[in-house]
Amino acid sequence: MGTTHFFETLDSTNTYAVRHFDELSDGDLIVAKEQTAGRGRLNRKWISKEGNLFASYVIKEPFDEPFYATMVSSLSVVAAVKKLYPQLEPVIKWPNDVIIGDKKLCGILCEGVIREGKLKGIICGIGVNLNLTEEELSAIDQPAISLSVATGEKINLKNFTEQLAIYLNWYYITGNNHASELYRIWKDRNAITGKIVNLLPPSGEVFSAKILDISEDGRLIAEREDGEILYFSCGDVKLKPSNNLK
Ligand code: BT5
Repeated sequence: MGTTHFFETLDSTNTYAVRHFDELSDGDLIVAKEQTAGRGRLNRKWISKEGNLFASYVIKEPFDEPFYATMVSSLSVVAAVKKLYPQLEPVIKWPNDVIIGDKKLCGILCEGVIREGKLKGIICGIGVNLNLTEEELSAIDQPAISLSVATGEKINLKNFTEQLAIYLNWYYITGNNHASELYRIWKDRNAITGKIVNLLPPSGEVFSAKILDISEDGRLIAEREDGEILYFSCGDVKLKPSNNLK
């Protein structure tokens, strides 16, 4: 489908893709060997050292439901990891992480491109830890893992990027043609439904809740200990150590 554009260094592949959106084609993938200003949600930083994957996938036919872009991205990372390393069991942690065990392997940042008040496209930013060392991972302020630590092998960026691009195109097409099928597959790969977790809403205090379901528009449906049912379209989930995530 699209073309993969490789760069040595960018501030952020997302920033580049948003800036150059009009010149890019549907399905293009922007990849940088390193980022000098890698971003997470809410202005958080993404550790972007050379040897890891920093990519932005360009969607020019945005889904009716923007959360589908995050689904396409996380499913593609899971599929690429499983294709190359079948012994690993990556799963999706709402809203935008891929984890192995309870450790973050990948973060996703999808950003809309608006022109004249209309959503023209979505940039799917994907960061995957390919070769971060144990020492580098331990400097991150939440449990994190890389494919090299998980497998004991050095991970090749080009191989991983090739696989990722194949799955991104595949799931993008699936999402556009069979949206409910994409949602079904995504839910199946998702780690938190049915689990009791600590939920951190965008504003407010952390609390313990059981995850009942995730709706097709990406909203988390959670039951608080007092029985109240709450819906969240963003926030963070902290897994409890007692959860078996397999
Ligand atoms: C994310 O945000 O997880 C989205 C990360 C998206 C990064 C990609 S790289 C390509 C593209 N270009 C960009 O500039 N961004 C995208 P969030 O859920 O807010 O998580 C951020 C948090 O993850 C940080 O506050 C740290 O706790 C943690 N973190 C930072 N770097 C990490 C890393 N390399 N591995 C694991 N966790 C990390």
